[in-house]
Amino acid sequence: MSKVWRTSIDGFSKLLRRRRHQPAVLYVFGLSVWSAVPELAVEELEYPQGAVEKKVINLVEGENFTPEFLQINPKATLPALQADGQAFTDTESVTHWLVKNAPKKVATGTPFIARLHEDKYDPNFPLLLVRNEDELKAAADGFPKLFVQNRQNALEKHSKTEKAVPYKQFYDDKIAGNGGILAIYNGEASPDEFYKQSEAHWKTISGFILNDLPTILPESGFLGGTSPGEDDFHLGAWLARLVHVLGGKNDTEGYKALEKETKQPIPPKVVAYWAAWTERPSWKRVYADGLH
Ligand SMILES: N[C@@H](CCC(=O)N[C@@H](CS)C(=O)NCC(=O)O)C(=O)O
Ligand SMILES: *[C@@H]1O[C@H](CO)[C@@H](O)[C@H](O)[C@H]1NC(C)=O
Repeated sequence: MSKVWRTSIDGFSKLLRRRRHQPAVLYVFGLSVWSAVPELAVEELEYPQGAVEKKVINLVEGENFTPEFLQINPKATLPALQADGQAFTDTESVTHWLVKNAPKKVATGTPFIARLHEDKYDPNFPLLLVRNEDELKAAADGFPKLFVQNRQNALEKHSKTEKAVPYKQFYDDKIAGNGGILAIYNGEASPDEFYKQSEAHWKTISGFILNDLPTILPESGFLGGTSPGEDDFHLGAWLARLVHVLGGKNDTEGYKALEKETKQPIPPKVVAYWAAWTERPSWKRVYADGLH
């Protein structure tokens, strides 16, 4: 074979190799509940070092509201994933891609995932909700107000830039929605409706833990069998957030914090499920700095 041919064939196969090994880019943030879902998946699924590159988008600083990030995910949420020349912009599709393309095969997801992602079980709302004057004061003096204020500042700032023009509707809606909570924290809007929504939210979540999870969970192990499957990545992260909000820790006893809201003992299947997760190396790595 001529030298010229050899060189161009070598060059071409190198190019193919590079394409194949191009890392998937996973956008996450350390305090984000839904980011923990693909993070648990990456740990469990035995991806080789460097196959999934993580990029941090600081939600507390409102970095998700830059026009640059909106170009990647027009919903401005985490997690997001760029892989195979495509963008995946919600937890379910991001995690599904990771499960489908992983070296280790695990049980694929069921309709349980969509159910857990229904608004009525939103694990983010408990960070911000308030049910009475005391909780309102605590939120207004603490992290919730700081978070909501930072978001508002970021939205106002980025929405005024030239690159923001195509996202005007997004910014207008977010500024109104986030601004509504800020106004309650600042005492500029009546909290009554918010109190009611907040009350209902914890009731729904408590009911799900006490009544629904025991009908869904196995006696031991995971929804996916002896090791976690796709459903479990979602449920593990969801539970971790609720335990965290109620002051529980990343250890076997953490689940007890849920009783502050359920006002009843946590069902044995939920206790066993929590224990199954907390002993896994993946869990210890994702929650090394505490639950979130
Ligand atoms: N249903 C969406 C929810 C994602 C979501 O709310 N992510 C949070 C972090 S856990 C977020 O990015 N929030 C930023 C925002 O809403 O501004 C999904 O599953 O992808
Ligand atoms: C739990 O989080 C603490 C930090 O809050 C850390 O020191 C500890 O190693 C973590 N434990 C586990 C099991 O991840």
